[in-house]
Amino acid sequence: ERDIDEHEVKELIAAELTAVRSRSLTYTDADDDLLVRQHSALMSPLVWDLAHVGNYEELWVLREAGGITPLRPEIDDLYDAFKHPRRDRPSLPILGPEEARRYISGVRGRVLDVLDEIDLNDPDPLRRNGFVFGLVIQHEHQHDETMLATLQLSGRPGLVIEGDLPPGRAGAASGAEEVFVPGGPFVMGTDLLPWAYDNERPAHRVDLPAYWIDRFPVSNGAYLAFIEDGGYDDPRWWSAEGLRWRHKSGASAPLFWTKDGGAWWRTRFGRREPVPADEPVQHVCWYEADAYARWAGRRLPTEAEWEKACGWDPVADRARKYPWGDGDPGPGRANLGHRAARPAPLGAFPDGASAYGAEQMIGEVWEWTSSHFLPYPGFRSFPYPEYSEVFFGSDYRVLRGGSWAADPAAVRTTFRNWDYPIRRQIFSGFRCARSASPEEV
Ligand code: AVJ
Ligand code: FE
Repeated sequence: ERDIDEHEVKELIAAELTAVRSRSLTYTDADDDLLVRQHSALMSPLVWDLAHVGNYEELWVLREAGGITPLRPEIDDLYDAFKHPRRDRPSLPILGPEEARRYISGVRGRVLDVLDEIDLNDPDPLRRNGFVFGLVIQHEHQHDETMLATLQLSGRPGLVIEGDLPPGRAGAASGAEEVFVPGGPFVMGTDLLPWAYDNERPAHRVDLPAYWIDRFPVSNGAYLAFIEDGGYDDPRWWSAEGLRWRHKSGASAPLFWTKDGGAWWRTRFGRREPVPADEPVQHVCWYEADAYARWAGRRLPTEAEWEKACGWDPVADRARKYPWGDGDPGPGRANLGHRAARPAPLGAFPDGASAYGAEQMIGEVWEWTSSHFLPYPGFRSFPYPEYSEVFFGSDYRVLRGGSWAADPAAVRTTFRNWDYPIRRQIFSGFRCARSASPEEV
């Protein structure tokens, strides 16, 4: 392994730390009442997330990597996500908004001192290549996305940023375009990316039969056709569990959609607007994605199919960090980082296409796959079992790709997200796939 340029990497880490903190502070720049209130039993009060990211930083950077004496050991228990479920968090004696801001900024000051002194070529895996900084940066971005979902649930206006998304391409939203992925092996996961999580490791060969996968995520327009065709009421399209969810929830459209005067509307950060037909559908749960796919004569892709279509380069015979290659996303390749508060229209990023021609795999919406969240062969938990290992099993489904609200620091071909199949307050959508028939291979 080549030793890295310490100075350059430290500058990059410092810039990422500043960027993610400014994001967290923007999302929590609100009245105390909004920050301490619980907007949904599914979510923490925003002020919990805020202090939790600081406590996580204290735990990992200051105590574990830096060997620094605990600053506030008495609050560890309050911010341990495993000790208190989200619905109980408002009744805990957690720090108030002002105190939380003071606490996380105190931690951050010492984190920068540790960064100054740390040897990034140290063989200790927490320090090497600044892994522990990657850990806290990605952690905070993931909580920022969670906070954004909380803010969307709260109905608070003001977060709609009308960014300059490129226009879509005519016809892209029809749902008719698929790309072909020939059968054969590819390398799934990574041994190389220094900030990859334990669940993305190790790299391993997976041999897949040929399949087709949608060029684009499923659009609102295509999803509307499923609704208008009576898809929610037709048991043929639903799994047994999906049907149970459907009856219990009473859902008949994606979350935040309403029908009024014959037209469909969505509420986006407190603002009602017509559902745009040419954007990827979002706020659907796994059961809805699964039912739509059956209605469309398709199925959800497995996680391996999703990853091969996204990142495998069959000519170079290697995996790319992103669909287009290893270069940074940039504004012309993907809709990431909350640049606008919505998914871009389909066809907006032809330059972000994968080697097989699939588009908008990175950014837009987290895409449900048919796969349960399971360890790769040879998995080793690092640095702690509560990041990934305790979630392995059949309770969760994997989502891939990253949404418009995900930050580039926490998005790549190999990145794995997971959630319960009933969840739809997250920025989730999907695309469909189908196995190639013998004549097509
Ligand atoms: C990977 C998004 C499912 O939010 O529960 C945050 C990320 N882990 N704090 C989550 C995470 C610990 C995790 N997800
Ligand atoms: Fe966390």
